[in-house]
Amino acid sequence: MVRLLQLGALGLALSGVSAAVALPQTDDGTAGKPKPPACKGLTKRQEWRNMKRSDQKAYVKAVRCVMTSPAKLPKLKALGAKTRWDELVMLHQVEALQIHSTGTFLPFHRYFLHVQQFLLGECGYKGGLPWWNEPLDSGNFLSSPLLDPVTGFGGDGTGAGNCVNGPFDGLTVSIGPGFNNQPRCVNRKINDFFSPLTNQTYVDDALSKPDYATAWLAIYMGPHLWGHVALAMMDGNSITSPGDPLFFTHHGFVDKMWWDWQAGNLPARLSDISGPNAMSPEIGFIEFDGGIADEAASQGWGSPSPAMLAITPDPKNGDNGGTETTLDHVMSSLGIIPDATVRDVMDIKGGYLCYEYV
Ligand SMILES: *[C@@H]1O[C@H](CO)[C@@H](O)[C@H](O)[C@H]1NC(C)=O
Ligand SMILES: [Cu+2]
Repeated sequence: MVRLLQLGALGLALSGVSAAVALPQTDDGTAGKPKPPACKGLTKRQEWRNMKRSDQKAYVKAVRCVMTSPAKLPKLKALGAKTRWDELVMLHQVEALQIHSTGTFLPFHRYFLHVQQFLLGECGYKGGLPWWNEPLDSGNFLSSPLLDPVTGFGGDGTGAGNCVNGPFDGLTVSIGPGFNNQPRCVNRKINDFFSPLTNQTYVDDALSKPDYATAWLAIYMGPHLWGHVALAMMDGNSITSPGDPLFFTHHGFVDKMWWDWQAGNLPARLSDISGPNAMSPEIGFIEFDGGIADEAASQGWGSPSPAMLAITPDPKNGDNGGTETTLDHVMSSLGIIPDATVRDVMDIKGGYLCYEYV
């Protein structure tokens, strides 16, 4: 908690990021903007094992299609994106230092799943995204149906590169690890020593929090973090873990936790947002000690290149110059889909988004 309080006091943006780009505050989320259309025909996000086998297959087929479709955006291609999937991973990479350890963590990752849904749509997928009910498998990820090589996402990685078997075997991701871009297989290393920390006790603890300020932290530092640690997706690297499609089922679980928390008191929680809008370099990722420079070295991230910094959005865009995340905070997908505000994604049935967890 002490470190978090420091965040507010220092109010620092990542110096390199904010120095490189001073974007105008183009969009406050409401002014002059038509209200989003009413939501009709909610997309159902089902837990993976409750999906019909034909729907699971359609999902995997679409993910494989995105992973093998050529990149489209010149500025992302110039930075090393080879496929449409690489563009998605690069989005998470370029913005990594402003979407973690900040109040935008949950809204951004909700938006990020929406970006994934859009890309799957380009490949003809019309169904809802799957999510993973991790408490069902806590302590036993290794035997989860989601890790089945035939009916899941492939199992524990093997060999020197921890490459997975199953439907994503043989595919290449060119973004990461960290801020380096080296082509590698979809990889992960399951660790059932840590997976118990995604269990229902920790989910319930997060859902019991009285406000966003405490809820996002309990989710971020709780089941979200330990799920990542237990899966060690893409070299266990926080910056580019979305290279592994399993990332999106984990983050479906994370997003559902936020929604379940919101649903506990919608009138208040559809507009409850807070938290710093940028990491302080002196603090870095709150789950590690040492500040960004130390973490870059000890976690093997490297640093964003000048070219990456040049396309990195201002982490304070929309926050009226302040250091707190607001509803008008602008989230960018670097051109994959239009920017959105935090306000746009607060309600999963609000019109900009139109889905439910079943
Ligand atoms: C979750 O794991 C903790 C140990 O880390 C344990 O004390 C608790 O009983 C577990 N809860 C459930 C519901 O299994
Ligand atoms: Cu992330």
